[in-house]
Amino acid sequence: MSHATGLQYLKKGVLPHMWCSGCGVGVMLGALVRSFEELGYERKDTVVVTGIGCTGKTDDYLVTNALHTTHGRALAYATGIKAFNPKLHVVVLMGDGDSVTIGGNHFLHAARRNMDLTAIIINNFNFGMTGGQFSGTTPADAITQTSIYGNAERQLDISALAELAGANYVARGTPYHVWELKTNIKEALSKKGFSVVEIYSPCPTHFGKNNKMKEATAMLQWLKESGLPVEKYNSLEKSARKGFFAVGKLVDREEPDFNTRYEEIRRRAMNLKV
Ligand SMILES: Cc1ncc(C[n+]2csc(CCOP(=O)(O)OP(=O)(O)O)c2C)c(N)n1
Ligand code: SF4
Repeated sequence: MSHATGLQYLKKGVLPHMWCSGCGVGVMLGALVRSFEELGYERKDTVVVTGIGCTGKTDDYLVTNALHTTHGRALAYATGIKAFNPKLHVVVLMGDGDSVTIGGNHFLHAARRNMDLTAIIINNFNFGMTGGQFSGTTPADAITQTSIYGNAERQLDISALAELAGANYVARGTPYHVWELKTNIKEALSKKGFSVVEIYSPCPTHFGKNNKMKEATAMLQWLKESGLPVEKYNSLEKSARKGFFAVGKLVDREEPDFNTRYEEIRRRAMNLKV
């Protein structure tokens, strides 16, 4: 039995990649291109939109259509692309800084509109590329380059935010659970409406080093021990969930996406049959 490699979506001669050893971004890219292959995506129909940062460098490796945008604004560009040509598969790759810190406003409204986009978010709990400053998803009390005695702010839960704001599909994965991650990415790509795959991802160079997980293996060990399958996580009493997080599909609903709603309203305005 042969397995998808996804190589047809990668530029030739660009490997080895730029990410640090043990970083989760390359694992995400591998799962994404394998998902493209298994879903039979054509390069010409696929657009990958990136923000800025280590995660944002992913488009350098791809031969799909790609658009490298500005920090925090990737979803705004992707919205425009999808509104202009709804037939395209539009995938947005962002860090936690891009998606919910500087880009929080765009994230809320892309989810609320239920734009037919797939947002894949590398949540490494800090601004990786600029040296490990705290972001909106840094845990309270964690040490970063800008919170050397502990983070005074509370941590934003990206998946919970996506659910609350109206995303049709939400899943959480990690590079340790890579097989399940690919399954969730494929489900997200296949789903109509706004889909989010949040990936708890190691940044051993900054977040790990500052928080007693300097070795890449220590971060993977943490993901392995703390990430529970969603059914198991939900079966725990709320008080027993501390220190654990759910991995897998969290939300799957069927609200009409923005383009469908827009078309209904356009037809109504023109007195056409909806
Ligand atoms: C408007 C703007 N503000 C700040 C920056 C500087 N900057 C570049 S990358 C980055 C952090 C990226 O962090 P994140 O989105 O979490 O991605 P990661 O590098 O961790 O993958 C920042 C603050 C910028 N390029 N543009
Ligand atoms: S700095 Fe962190 S996020 Fe950036 S490549 Fe290195 S490990 Fe990955």
